[in-house]
Amino acid sequence: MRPILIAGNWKMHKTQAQAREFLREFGTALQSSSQDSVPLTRTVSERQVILCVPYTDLAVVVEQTQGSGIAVGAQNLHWEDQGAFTGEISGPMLVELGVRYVIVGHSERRQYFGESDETVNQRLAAAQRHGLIPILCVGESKHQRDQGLTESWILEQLDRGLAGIDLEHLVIAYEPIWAIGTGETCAAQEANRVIGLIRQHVGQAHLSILYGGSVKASNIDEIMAQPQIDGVLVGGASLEPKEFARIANYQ
Ligand code: G2H
Repeated sequence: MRPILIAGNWKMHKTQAQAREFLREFGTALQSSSQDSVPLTRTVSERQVILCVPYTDLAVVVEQTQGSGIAVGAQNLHWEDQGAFTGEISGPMLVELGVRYVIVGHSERRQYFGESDETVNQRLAAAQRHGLIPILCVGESKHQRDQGLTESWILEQLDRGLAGIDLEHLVIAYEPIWAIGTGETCAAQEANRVIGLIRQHVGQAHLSILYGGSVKASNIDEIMAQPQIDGVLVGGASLEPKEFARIANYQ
């Protein structure tokens, strides 16, 4: 049985004060949007809710979610443990804060910050070296999809990104770039097909593979009804507590 992961990716949103406000409302919303009004701890222990927040919010979110069952993730890490890398954050720094997950290779990092499959691979190794569970993001652009290159591109991202990586302690997220923040969702059946392909290629039957790209409360049921999809990575809709609670409590 593969674990179900409902991960929010706040991207560059929310100050500490806004994070506190979110958590207050999210706790209440989680309980009230759960059909049988189970307590917060039970609701989230049946499926793992993860909040991947900006570095500056990590300590606050870890502290405020203690005992709730919600796990905290970062959105990136450097591959070295320390050194002259201005502006970067390392694995030991995240571990010390109580972080458990870390997103690696999000398409926005690849697109705006020049991250390659090679640096993604180094970051994955660093995360695992320190006991963090990396969430590796892969996905094709609109152009690649139109050219019929979806499969070959994703398999190449996987081969390069996962070289030498422990497949036991890893989560993969399939995020078609053309469906990110655009409101255009990849059809659930198509996401299921690509995720099935990823699973087959990686060859790990029990690996959790998530879908990401314009996930909302209105489409979560259809997405989670797909047999290959083990959870979601949610951007915009994770910023609003009631909406994200509805996603976390999908039926
Ligand atoms: C994809 C996703 C979260 P959104 O980046 O990783 O963002 O849900 O806003 O499309």
